Amino acid sequence: MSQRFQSYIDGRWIAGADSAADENPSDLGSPVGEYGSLNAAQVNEAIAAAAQAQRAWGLSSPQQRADALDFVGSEILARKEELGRLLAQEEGKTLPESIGEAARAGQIFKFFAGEALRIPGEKLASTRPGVDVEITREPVGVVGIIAPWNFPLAIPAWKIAPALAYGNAVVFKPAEIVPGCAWALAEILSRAGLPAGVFNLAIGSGRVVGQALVENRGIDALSFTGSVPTGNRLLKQAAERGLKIQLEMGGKNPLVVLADADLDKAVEIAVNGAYFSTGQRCTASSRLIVEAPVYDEFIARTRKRLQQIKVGNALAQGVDIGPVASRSQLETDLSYLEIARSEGAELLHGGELLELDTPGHYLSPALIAAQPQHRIAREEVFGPVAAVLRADDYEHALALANDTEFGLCAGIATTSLKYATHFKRHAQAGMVMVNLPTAGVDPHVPFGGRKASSYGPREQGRYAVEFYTTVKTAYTSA
Ligand code: TXE
Repeated sequence: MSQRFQSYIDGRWIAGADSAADENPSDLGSPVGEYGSLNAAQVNEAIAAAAQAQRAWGLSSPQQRADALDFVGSEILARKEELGRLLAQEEGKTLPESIGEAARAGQIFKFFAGEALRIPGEKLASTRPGVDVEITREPVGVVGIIAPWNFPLAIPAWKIAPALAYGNAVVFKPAEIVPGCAWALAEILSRAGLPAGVFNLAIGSGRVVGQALVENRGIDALSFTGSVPTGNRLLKQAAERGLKIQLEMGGKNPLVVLADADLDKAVEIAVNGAYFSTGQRCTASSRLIVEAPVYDEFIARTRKRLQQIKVGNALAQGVDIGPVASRSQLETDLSYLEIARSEGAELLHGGELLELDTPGHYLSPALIAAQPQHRIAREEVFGPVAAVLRADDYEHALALANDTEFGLCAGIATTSLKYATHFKRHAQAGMVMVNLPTAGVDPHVPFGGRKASSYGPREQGRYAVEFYTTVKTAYTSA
């Protein structure tokens, strides 16, 4: 019998109503398991349990919270191969990438175990004689977490770990197509010594479970990663009721390749950033902006490199790129290839559906020569699809890089200190990479973007304290 991935409310496992298959995008005949969805009443029950449990948890000793998070981090790290295998089966990332993501999730829990013991505060002299001023950080309360499918262990980790470290209770809603990873994480959290109700997992649809999280006034803050339309809808609803909200959304991240770059290195950075993890990273380099003198040579070398890339079953050895995560994402990818063609962009490589030993959503990496106004050069596809643009010179390349509604990450390949320094300063993005792929960030430093990519305080590292706490200023006269 296949495994059923359950929700977790107030310390109890809840099967959920209907039954849906948890698909394996590398092998559509062999689902990973099945799951049931919660209804709105059950989500409201989870929120009520969280609100009840948070009162004591918010006053618990930092050591208790540190120990719980350290336990979770240690177990994830000890089981990273097994958890990585589940992730690879469910999301379609290659096994090495999946194991890497599991390890990262473990490290994030370890990092915030330490942060639980280092909650910052300040003490200042008042402007009034004989008065002290203390600035302390307190938990926000109950945090709703809505996560996407593309990093089904790491993104939940970087939201759940700080939420718990700073004394909040959590109701976590994973994306529909990755209930297995969410369940595995919840199963570890259920044994970490957290009081019942402090952590809750609510599996189900965005329409029911996600909506309940934004509508129920028991939720004090909402952290979301996903698409721009959903994020913007949540932002409006949050504004109407004064809900603290943080959004991480799309990207159309530029990688500028200058004529002075080490071209082989630039090609490697471009291929890694654009196509690894099947291009399903919000930081993927989906716009390659190449300076005219090396444009033809860059394309020739990139095509040659793409011919060596192996697309295949996420669990198979030697595979560079796994399948697209779901049928609907594959349909989106194919529709953008069609849009590109119809607008006159030129397909230089790939973009073909592949039939392999196991039936799956396999798409060969697509490289498309585009003009800046083409939709393929402006809209997030979220697949193994990159547009390449020609730039006259550095100034033109920088202008093209910034000519986007998004602002998550921007990269440059160059050997020039002058241009690298200028680009770091002038790229309109939350993160900048010099001679590195736009995708691939460290877990202990802030993550997030500008413009339409993000809203609210940064995630990860010490900067996470901003969203997951609220500040209190206390005045004392002796
Ligand atoms: O996103 P959704 P999807 C982008 C990417 C991708 C597209 C669609 O372009 O092709 O989004 O992905 C929940 N109220 N990114 O469909 O729908 C949903 O259940 C409350 C980029 O997965 O935004 C899931 O848990 N919640 C991004 C989460 O929102 C709702 C990463 C995200 O789903 C809801 C992922 C509602 N009305 C997708 N509707 C990145 N750049 O990192 C849905 N949800």
